[in-house]
Amino acid sequence: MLPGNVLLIMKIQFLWSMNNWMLNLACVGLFSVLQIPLQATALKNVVVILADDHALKVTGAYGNDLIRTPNIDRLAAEGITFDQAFCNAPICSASRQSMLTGKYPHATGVNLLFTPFPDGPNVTIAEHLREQNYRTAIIGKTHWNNWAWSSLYKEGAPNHGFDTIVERGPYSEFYNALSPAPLPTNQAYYRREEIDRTNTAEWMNWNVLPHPVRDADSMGTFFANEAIRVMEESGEKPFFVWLAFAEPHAPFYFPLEYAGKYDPDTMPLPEGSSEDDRWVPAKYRNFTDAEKRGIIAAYYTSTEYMDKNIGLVLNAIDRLGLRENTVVLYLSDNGYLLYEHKRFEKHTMWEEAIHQPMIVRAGIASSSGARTGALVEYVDVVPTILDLIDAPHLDSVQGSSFKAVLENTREEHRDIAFSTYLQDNFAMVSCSTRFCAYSSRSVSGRSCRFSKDTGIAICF
Ligand SMILES: [Ca+2]
Repeated sequence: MLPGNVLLIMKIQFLWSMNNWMLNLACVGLFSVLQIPLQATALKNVVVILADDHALKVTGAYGNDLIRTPNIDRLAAEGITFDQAFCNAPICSASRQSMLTGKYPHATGVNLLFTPFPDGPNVTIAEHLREQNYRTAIIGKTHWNNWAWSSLYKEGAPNHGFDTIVERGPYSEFYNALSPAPLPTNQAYYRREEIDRTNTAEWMNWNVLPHPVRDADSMGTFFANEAIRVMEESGEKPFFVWLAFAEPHAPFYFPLEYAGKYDPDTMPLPEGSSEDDRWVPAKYRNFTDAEKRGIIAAYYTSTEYMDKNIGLVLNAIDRLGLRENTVVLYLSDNGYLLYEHKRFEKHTMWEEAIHQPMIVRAGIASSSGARTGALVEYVDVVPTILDLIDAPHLDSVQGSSFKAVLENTREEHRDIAFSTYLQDNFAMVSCSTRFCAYSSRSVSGRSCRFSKDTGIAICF
């Protein structure tokens, strides 16, 4: 829990340092008319589908006509889409462990990419639900970084409340046991062991090459099938499945069948500004336009591949007759800059790195395809899940439930969203009924005063 005086200081800083760079976050008109839920069956199971570095804007449900994400779009059509959801850290580990606990990154103790996830002071939603007789599974990427404290875990690494943990190791065993047919020789492949990592464009797959694997044998498909297996095996026992795909994280993985899906020449390419030139990391300078567009095409392709795997899971939920009593959430641990501000990364407080996709399908109740402009943070996810399935409150949680937004008994949720990175980078977002304003101290280090009434900013 953050000390009250720290929160007060943060709010004061927010009020006097608001920056108008991101006024295009306008909330005007985002509040849609939500349908009042008529949930007949009690919600019991939970499936959280978590992408890795999925930028909100590369989703059909968020208005992108070029990307093909029919399964995420289907979830949006059947649930409620949040237009103002923010992660609490623009980096994998910190955001993920914050989400699992419902605590801010400083409170979990995980602020950086390789910070291990401390077991003792943190209670995850999985630990909490296991006490409620849930079967709990985490499939895919955990980023707990237990290896960094390996000497402390001689008796075994903590499982953070998960009965089933399926990371890359089981996939490697699965893959090594295969006897796949030879791959076509008229196709070039992205072979990690042959990539020159000092060539950033090549490492990021600007050539838009498939990995040397078929879809059925690929990692994302394996993880989707493992999640389905847990659901099938759970029987009458309620389950909590945290399915964390590795896509569309660099270097933009996709299997053979996805080769040629997107033409780099048709990819949108942000221009950035001369102001950005001062802050662009060296490795992103001097890309050719062909390399930039190729990287974006590879990102789109990886996203479509992930979407296909999401469809496997949604179809299985229907096939198993679990749709009415299962909460499904779609989230990404952080966002991504696809050459906005002339870079390909997160690790910043630019809006694109922290403004997140969030879609919630609460059984059949929310089958409205509605949207909401309610401001929410990812620390709100855990308390909302617990609220929806009528589980006991978890005392250590710092977020708050937005169930009332899902039920259309409230249009707004919180006044400020807060995200941090390193020791001195933070961003806050505040939405009124007229617009959202974005405040940041990072990249340029500038401080701005901003008037919500006049829209005038004075930067120093
Ligand atoms: Ca990530």
